[in-house]
Amino acid sequence: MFMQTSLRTRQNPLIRQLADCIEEVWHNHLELSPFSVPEGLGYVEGALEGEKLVIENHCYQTPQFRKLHLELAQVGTGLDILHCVMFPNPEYALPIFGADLVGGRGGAISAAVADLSPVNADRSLPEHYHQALLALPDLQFSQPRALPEWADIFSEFCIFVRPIGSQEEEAFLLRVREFVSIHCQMACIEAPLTSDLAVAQVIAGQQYYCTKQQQNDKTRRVLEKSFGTEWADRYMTTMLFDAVT
Ligand code: BLA
Repeated sequence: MFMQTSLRTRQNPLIRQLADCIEEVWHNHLELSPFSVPEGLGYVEGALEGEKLVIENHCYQTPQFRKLHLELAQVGTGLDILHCVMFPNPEYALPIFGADLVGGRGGAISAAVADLSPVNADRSLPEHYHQALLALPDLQFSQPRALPEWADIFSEFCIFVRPIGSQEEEAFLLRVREFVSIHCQMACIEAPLTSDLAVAQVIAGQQYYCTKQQQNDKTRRVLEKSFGTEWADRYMTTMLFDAVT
């Protein structure tokens, strides 16, 4: 517990604030139960090619979410990472919330990503999500970033920016709070699916999402440098983006 608290306090302030914010919204809206992380993957340290990588995972589950995953990581002394995914239980036709924040310890955030990603067959968001997200105020960032090719999983509401200055950092933080709050509220009133076919479609949608995320070479490379190819692959497929089968 001491180690976990200390990694967060040593991270980039925006990462720390986002981690606190996500956990606060989860605690406010959801009934969290413990989730057991695969053997040996709760807290990990590696330093194969020199740069030390420290990872700590916080995981929970609820009736609507098979896995709520918040990961904090620190590469060497320079790079901090926050990764978060809320995987719905496949009995609920809910989108997947995901966020990634990558930045220097004291300095700027180079990548801030957040989305509620559709997983249904036509890859559109449920109408009530669409309406709620449309009602949010428009955001302008001075340095939007272009999504890579694998990223066709994201919705039209996806934010991918390099936030410049405290105002843009605040705006990103608030938008994530809005995404997660809307998502938790919608999830709590969602009725479970009753047909096997509909559940199978959700499973297929989650599998597609995971397959695409596993193609993120930037993530893979960071993990490979400290833990090797095999470990990185196992981590990406069992811990970061484990599809239901
Ligand atoms: C980008 N992710 C990145 C980058 C790094 C990582 C180093 C490049 C940063 C930059 O271009 O400025 C690294 N991310 C990690 C590592 C972990 C991690 C090591 O989570 C975990 C240990 N990624 C996600 C999720 C989303 C996501 C949930 O894990 C979105 C919902 C998106 N990350 C994402 C995208 C990029 C990125 C879209 C940009 C990739 C690119 O430009 O090619």
